[in-house]
Amino acid sequence: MTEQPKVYPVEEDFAANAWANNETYLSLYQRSVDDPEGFWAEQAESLDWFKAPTKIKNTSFAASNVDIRWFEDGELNAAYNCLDRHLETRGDQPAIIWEGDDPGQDKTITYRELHAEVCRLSNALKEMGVTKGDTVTLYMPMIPEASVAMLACARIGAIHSVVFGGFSPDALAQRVVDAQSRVVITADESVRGGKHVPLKDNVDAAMTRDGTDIVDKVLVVRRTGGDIEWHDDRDVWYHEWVERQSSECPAEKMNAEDALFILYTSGSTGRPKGLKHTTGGYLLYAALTHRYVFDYHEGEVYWCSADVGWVTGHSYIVYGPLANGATTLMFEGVPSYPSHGRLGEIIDKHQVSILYTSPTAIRALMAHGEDIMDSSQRDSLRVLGSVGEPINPEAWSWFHRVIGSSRCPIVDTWWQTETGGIMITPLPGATDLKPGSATRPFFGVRPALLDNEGNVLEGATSGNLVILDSWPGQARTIWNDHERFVQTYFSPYEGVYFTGDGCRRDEDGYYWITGRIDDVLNVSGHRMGTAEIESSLVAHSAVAEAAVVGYPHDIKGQGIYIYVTLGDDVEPSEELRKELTQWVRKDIGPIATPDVIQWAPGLPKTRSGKIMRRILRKIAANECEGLGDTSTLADPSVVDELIEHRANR
Ligand code: 6R9
Repeated sequence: MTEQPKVYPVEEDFAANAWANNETYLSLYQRSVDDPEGFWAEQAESLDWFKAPTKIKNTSFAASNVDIRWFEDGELNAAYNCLDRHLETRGDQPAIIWEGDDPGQDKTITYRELHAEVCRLSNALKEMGVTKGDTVTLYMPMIPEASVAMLACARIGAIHSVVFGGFSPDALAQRVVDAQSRVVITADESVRGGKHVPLKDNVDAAMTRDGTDIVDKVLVVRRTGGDIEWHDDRDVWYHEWVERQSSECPAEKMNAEDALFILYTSGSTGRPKGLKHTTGGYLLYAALTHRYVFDYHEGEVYWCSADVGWVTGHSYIVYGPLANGATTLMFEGVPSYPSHGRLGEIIDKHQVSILYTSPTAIRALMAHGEDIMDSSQRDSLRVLGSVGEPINPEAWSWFHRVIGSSRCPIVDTWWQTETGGIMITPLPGATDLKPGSATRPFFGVRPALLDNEGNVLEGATSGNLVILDSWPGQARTIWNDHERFVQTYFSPYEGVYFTGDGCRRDEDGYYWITGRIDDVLNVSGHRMGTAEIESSLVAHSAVAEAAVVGYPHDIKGQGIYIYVTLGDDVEPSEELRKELTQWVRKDIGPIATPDVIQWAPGLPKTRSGKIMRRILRKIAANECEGLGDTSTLADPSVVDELIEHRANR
């Protein structure tokens, strides 16, 4: 028998004051799946609508007709819901607390100030000719202007596309072109861990790539005052354009199904996909999950340590917390700078009640020992959250014991860029916790496990995780490519949404996400397609062929392991290894930096020429026993060669 995991029961005191205890959870959940229309119609009343919706749910997952609409005749504005409606009751309450990379720098922005600043930028964007339905690309540091820019777009009905500031000029250019943005908002430089990153230079480089001549304005926030090149015809200073604008700007009436934003994410094949999220369903789902999952109460300081460039930053730094009138902390830097105690020090300094972070951040801290938390008390903490990848029980326990002083429940939240908000998660006043399990579905979410033939599996078992019916927060399509949306998510199994994740369900009905079952890597919580890295490598003249797999990595969760077959007359060398490492870094961005490169005279392929990644993954993980059936390989001897020279010892 396998050992039963330790269970952390809900504390009674906590349950008594929480938005939901177990009974509330069970009854609301039941209601949400028995009567989705009734449940969501009621929940929708928590938003302010210019025109309240009368049609609630109109969704089809049939591959022949994937069509997802929520609240389709409703009208509202996301920025109005995040700002204007709070002015009367909490205009002077902090909306954003910004903590700079340098511990000496911080800033508090009230709801009233944020509203005024968003209106000014909205007016500036209008002056540039941005109108409803246009896209604006944001390539920003973790500074309040990033949230301001998102909300300003939302206010005037423009669609933002935030590109993570760690991406390369090529990656940025690709996304600008796909979204056809005429305006890019950036900063001179970003600052992380004391180092400056040349954002504006990267934008300049991106603007030399094919197709980016559609960009006619680059709006630049002065963050550091560092040296940058200036193109008079295109570049404008944020402060110059924004300062002179009026601090009033009407919020555009948007249909609930009008696009709010596009966000690019990696899939198993091809170019990054721009997931399209719409206004009503997304905002409601982000707000509701934020309130229940973190048990957010009025006046608390809430901190999500993600970057606004990822979906976690969209839903849980900006839209969810601000729609709920919360105080959201935004941190520019990294938890290990200037010392490893920084995370705890920020918690004390701003009296943070709720901390939402990632397993990779916890493991990185863990590696430095518990003493790093001696410089802080952290007694303001009440709830801890984890997202991005499976959290291993050791990291869970460390998070609970060392950061949370064994007092705070941990919500391990499973979700995706595609889902818009949290899908499988404990509620801290309702759910007994098991380290490593994301536990139970959120309201309205109907998970199921399927075998490879698409049969629904019952009871305690493992399978492919799918969601049986629509929820308001889900992405509606892939920008410019609905066919790909259907192919990726609704064709693998008919009539359901396919997540790409494997999952186990235990005897208590708890879900345990086991990780991606497609060719998507999850490195430090960042999603990356193996195909993207491979195509970058083969673009190098020395490389004939490359195969990329993930392997277990103590801190990053997964590391990037690359097998490279060189061109005929190219000799392997340490210099070439370094060159290829830099090549990928430069091409995609630092998050894609290879951990291991192994020279591979040949790759294991089937007779039809398919690379057998299963075998490459095993060799990379140093699990060379039991490679399974290799008899279908065109040349089984290449496997012995690869094992003999494996690089991860
Ligand atoms: C929000 C976000 C999505 C993929 C997802 C899964 C993994 C996220 C997880 C988790 C286990 C969790 N993932 N949260 N795996 N437990 N709590 O991360 O979105 O960047 O699109 O990644 O991340 O594999 O499919 P995104």
